Amino acid sequence: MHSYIHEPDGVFPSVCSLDCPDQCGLLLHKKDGKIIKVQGDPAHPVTKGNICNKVRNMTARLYDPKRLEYPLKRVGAKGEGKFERISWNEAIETITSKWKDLIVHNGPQSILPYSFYGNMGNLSAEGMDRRFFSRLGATRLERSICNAAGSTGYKYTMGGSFGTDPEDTIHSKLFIFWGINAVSTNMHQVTIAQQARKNGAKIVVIDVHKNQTGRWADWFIPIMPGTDAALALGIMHVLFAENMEDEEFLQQYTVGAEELKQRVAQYDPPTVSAITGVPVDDIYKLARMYGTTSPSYIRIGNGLQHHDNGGMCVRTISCLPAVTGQWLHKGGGATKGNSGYLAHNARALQRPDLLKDKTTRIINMNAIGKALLELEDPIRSMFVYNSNPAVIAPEANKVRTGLMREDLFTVVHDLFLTETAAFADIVLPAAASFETVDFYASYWHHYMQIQQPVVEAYGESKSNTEVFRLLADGMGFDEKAFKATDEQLIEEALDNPANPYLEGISLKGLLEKQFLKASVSPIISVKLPTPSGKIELYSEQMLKDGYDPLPVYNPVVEDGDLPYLFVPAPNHNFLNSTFSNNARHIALEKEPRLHMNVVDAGRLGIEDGDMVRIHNHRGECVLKAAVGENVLPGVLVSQGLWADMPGAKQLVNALTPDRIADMGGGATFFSGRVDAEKAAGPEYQIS
Ligand SMILES: Nc1nc2c(c(=O)[nH]1)N[C@H]1C(S)=C(S)[C@@H](COP(=O)(O)OP(=O)(O)OC[C@H]3O[C@@H](n4cnc5c(=O)[nH]c(N)nc54)[C@H](O)[C@@H]3O)O[C@H]1N2
Ligand SMILES: Nc1nc2c(c(=O)[nH]1)N[C@H]1C(S)=C(S)[C@@H](COP(=O)(O)OP(=O)(O)OC[C@H]3O[C@@H](n4cnc5c(=O)[nH]c(N)nc54)[C@H](O)[C@@H]3O)O[C@H]1N2
Ligand code: SF4
Ligand SMILES: [Mo]
Repeated sequence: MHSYIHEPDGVFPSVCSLDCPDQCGLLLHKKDGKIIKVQGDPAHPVTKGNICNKVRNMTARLYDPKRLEYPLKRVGAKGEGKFERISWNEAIETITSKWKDLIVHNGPQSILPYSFYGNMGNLSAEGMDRRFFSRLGATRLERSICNAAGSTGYKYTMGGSFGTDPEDTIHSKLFIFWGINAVSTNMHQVTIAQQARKNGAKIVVIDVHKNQTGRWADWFIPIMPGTDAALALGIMHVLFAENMEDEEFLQQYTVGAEELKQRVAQYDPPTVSAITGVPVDDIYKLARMYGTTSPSYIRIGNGLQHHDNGGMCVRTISCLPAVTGQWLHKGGGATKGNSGYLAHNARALQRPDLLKDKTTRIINMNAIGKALLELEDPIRSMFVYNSNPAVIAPEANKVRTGLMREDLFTVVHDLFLTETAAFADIVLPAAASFETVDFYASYWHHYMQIQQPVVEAYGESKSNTEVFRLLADGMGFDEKAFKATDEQLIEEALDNPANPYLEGISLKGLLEKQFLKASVSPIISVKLPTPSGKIELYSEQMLKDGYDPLPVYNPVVEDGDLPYLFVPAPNHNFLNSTFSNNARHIALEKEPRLHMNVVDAGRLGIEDGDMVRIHNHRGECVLKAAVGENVLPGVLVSQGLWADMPGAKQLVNALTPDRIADMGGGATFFSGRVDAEKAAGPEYQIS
């Protein structure tokens, strides 16, 4: 395959590898063999040359003096972060001999991979690694930390991750950004909405925090965390009560409209207002606006589904466009995720058959702390890549106690010595996405993109696929599956007759064109992949799976009786914990703030700028108060997954629950309760 490595100067096409829906097309400017500038590719049909702050500053990350160059082995105590350089041979030999020993004495299930989408490339995130761990017979990881609850809920209604083509939303007249901080997390949807606004579209934001997205809205609706399903049911109540539903659409394209109508009868605006904190008049106003504006588009975020009831919440909201027949209007409908359109052949790429007939246990990544500490048949080795669990996983203190276990052999493959890597026995340097081959599919827009290596891998770093080929070799796995080149892996993955939308997308085409669009027709014109083939307002399948077959509001689980719900959301200049180790990004964010309502602050004697200690039985954290009206009383919001800094207690996940959400094994980051008090001593000052 072509590579740009040997061209020292020029401008080369690329794609952003970060876990962000926008998946921007990029141009990399190269001089003397180094990337000197990262720019948006103006030719990309959706992202059109605009990229975020974070990636404009990517060269600082690529050539950060802290970037890992060599494999390392631990020489200090666990967690102390003292390492010594070793060769790749020694690293692979150490890992594989340890694993061979574990397999003999404890079985392959004593080994656990832990990974997420630090690199969204399909080969990097779910390629050779999956082949390797299946062949090994390792414990499997349920990768459910991000959107699992919501996508499962959405699937019950719509059959899969199929929503509105964002390019069509330029025609929309009403945008509801619901539980999404789109200005920071989906900037190109904001750009499209902004253009539509010039043609008269209105922008509504429903959130627990009036952040940058709320401030941009025409109408911001604050809501109590975890109560969005009730609001959606209240809107449907008004739509039916005032005959704003689209009878014809409901007849032809849905099942269960009559049952839904009966269900929502109990969710009258006063009832819903008492649950959600949204005034009765606003519920009427929103329902009437939604019921009389077409096309209307709902962008369903991730925030509202990081709750105990997140699956049912998204399931409920996703019924709204059907009630008013929005799926028939170009630009109408909703998007939770759109990954269904670009689904590749996962079986061919990941080869689950390499597991043969062995059954292996599955561990939910959201309960990794518990898994490391409490399993009767313990995890004795963990291989971490594309993820930083010491910071991003809930119940962080449990996670870190687990990582401290002397008998846990931990390997971390990353670009940096992350907080997790500090606990490792062996650290492996990872190549950056611009240094590797991969193919990328957005979970929002409909374009597949290709990455060809633009620069040589930094130092001795290696890509994920290379590392797993080396490990397979070290383990003596001689199947052809481990000899496949990256190009072969892409070809195998793109050969997916089961997905008609992928027709015409090939490696050759991607190499020629850089981005190719899924052949999308309006989702409603095809038979939906639900059991009935229609939009399921009533779902027999849900009943079978033990859920209410109709949309319903279930309150979040009682998380003790502490007074505040704590919502530690992402921030603008980091991507999860990525960039939290970069001086420029830290300077842009300044410091972690705790948003609180003036009423709560008054009661606690806290003023804007004071340090506040928040705590519960899981842990504590000290953040600087931002006092105002941006959150409702009883709600505390922070932004950003901050890196460990000496003397600072800013690990928000020390407080978050590892309970599992109602659907998909999802996370419940935002359903935890805390208490708060003014922090005294200077030991809490963050410099
Ligand atoms: N800049 C930046 N971009 C990112 C990321 C990042 O860290 N930084 N992370 C990437 C990843 S992995 C993901 S999954 C996405 C996430 O991006 P989003 O989909 O925007 O999800 P969150 O940022 O988790 O939460 C969105 C909003 O939900 C609100 N919220 C919390 N609970 C509730 C609730 O009960 N109801 C309502 N209505 N709102 C609620 C929060 O206040 C927040 O403003 O962004 C991606 N893009
Ligand atoms: N409190 C709270 N916690 C959260 C969330 C929240 O909103 N609030 N959001 C949750 C969500 S939605 C998500 S998706 C998770 C994200 O959690 P993670 O996926 O762990 O995200 P990052 O912190 O970005 O860590 C990704 C790591 O992958 C590394 N990496 C990048 N590219 C490569 C590569 O090619 N190879 C290898 N080996 N490594 C690579 C990066 O350097 C980085 O250290 O966090 C979750 N945690
Ligand atoms: S992080 Fe998102 S917005 Fe920024 S360049 Fe990457 S895909 Fe684009
Ligand atoms: Mo995520």
